[in-house]
Order: sequence, then C-alpha cells, then structure tokens
Amino acid sequence: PYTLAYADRATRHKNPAAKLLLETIHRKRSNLAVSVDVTQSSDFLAIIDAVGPLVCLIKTHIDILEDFDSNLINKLVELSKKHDFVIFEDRKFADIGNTVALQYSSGVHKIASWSHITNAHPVPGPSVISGLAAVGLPLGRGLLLLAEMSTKGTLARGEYTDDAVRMARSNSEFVIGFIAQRRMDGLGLGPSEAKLDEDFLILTPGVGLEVKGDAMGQQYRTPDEVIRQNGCDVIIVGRGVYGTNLKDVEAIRQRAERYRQEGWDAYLKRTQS
Ligand code: UP6
Repeated sequence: PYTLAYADRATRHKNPAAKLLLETIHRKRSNLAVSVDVTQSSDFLAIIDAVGPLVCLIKTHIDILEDFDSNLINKLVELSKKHDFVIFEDRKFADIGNTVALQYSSGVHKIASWSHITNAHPVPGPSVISGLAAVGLPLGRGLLLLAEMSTKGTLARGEYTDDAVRMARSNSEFVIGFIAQRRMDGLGLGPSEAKLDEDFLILTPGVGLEVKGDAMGQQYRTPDEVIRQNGCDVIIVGRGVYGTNLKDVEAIRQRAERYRQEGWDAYLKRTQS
C-alpha cells in the first residue's frame, strides 16, 4: 500500500497549492472534498458554511449558479479563510492554450483570481497545460489532469491515462496531480517506483455510501474502496453529502462528518497496515 503520510508530503511539496492542500488535510484530519453543485447562491453559501469545518477542500462548478455575482466570490473566499479549506473550481478546461488562458483569467468568473486548484482534460495535448500555466503559475495555483473519469463508458482509460501521466511528469511545477479512480502504480506513482522529487495528488470523484450510481452514468464507490484499496488521496462527494433537501443543513453537516470519518479511517488503515 501507499504509506506516505500527508504531513510528510506537505513539507516536501514545492507547489504552493498542493502544499496548502496537504497541510490542510493533515491539520483538519480530513481528506473529504465536498462538491457543492447547487444553482442558488444562498444554498451554496449555507452548505459551505455548514460543511466547511469538516473538509479539506470545497469543489465548485461556478458556472451553474443562476445568481452569480462577484460578491459571491468575496463570500466564498471569506468562508475559505474562516473554515480553513482550499478551493477547487472544477472547470475541466479542454481547448487550445490561448483560449483556456482567457477562460481561466477572464470572463465573469475570473477563476484564476480565487481558485487555488483547477483541472483540465488532457485531450488537447501539452498546450492546454502551458496555456493555463501562463496564468496560474505566477499566482501559485495548481492544476489537476483528468486521467480517468468515474462515468460508465469513459474514454479516459488505457493509453490515454498513461499519456496523461507523461504530460503531468513533463510539467510537474504546475500539474500537482490527477482526477482519477486509483493511484496509477504501474506508472510510477506507487511507493516503489515513485521518484523522490515527484508527488502527484489523486483526487477522486464518484464516491457514495448509499447508492452505486445515478440514472446518468455516474458510478459510486465507498471511501474505503477509494482511499484504502485504491490509494487515492482525497474523496470528492457531492449529492452523497448535500442530498435532496438543501435547507436541512444539519443533516448535510452530519453526512459530511460521516464521510470525513470514513475517509480518514480508510487513510489510517492504509498507512498503518
Ligand atoms: N466529477 C465526477 N466524475 C469525474 C469527474 N468529475 O463525478 O470523473 C464531478 C462532477 C460532480 C462531482 O462534475 O461535480 O464530481 C460528483 O458529484 P456527485 O457526488 O453528486 O455524483
């Protein structure tokens, strides 16, 4: 198993966003990221305020908010300071370098100005990384590549996943890890093969305790499967935490605590066995 401790990795990591995430995980005893995929700002902020103390990271899809304004970003950043969490805008960039640089820096959302971490599909090739790095690196940001997806029938597998790892290796100043379903051992991300100066984070969506999937191709595994059995670093949970009644923030908080506990126990089991 992959036994390196978050705390040790935090001291060694050179990218500021990755370092902050590893430190936050260690400090809060939480490898839980909550994905707040709701369309109203009031729900968005209330959910983040409720789960904030329990998470290492809040994942956003800022473009689904119907009443977005720049003041919302001020409130999100305030909450990230109040509750000590990292922000990850799940933008899934996938265009030519020039376009992604503009999408990342500009428009109404100005993602680079507030999101510590964002992600990109490897499909355009290395230029998607250089385009985003031109904006994000000077700001101390980090990028995740989507090496695999949680969905049924995903095309991100095999050679595509291997190439994503190679692209990351050639750009490891800015690329801090992957959205993936497992630690890709055969590719040198495991404990035996890993170079000492290399540390990629594995953030994993498709996590649920109650159901195995949804009606639109999503597939869920448990925190134990993801963290202990597959060596991932962070569980990303959306509907499993915020559920269907967005007003019941106490129930949302309780579900977040359950995922935090299960994710942390799975990490302890992995690293202490
Ligand atoms: N996400 C996945 N699978 C991927 C990549 N990203 O589910 O391979 C994102 C979705 C959603 C969240 O865009 O925001 O993770 C999962 O939400 P859920 O827990 O409600 O299914």
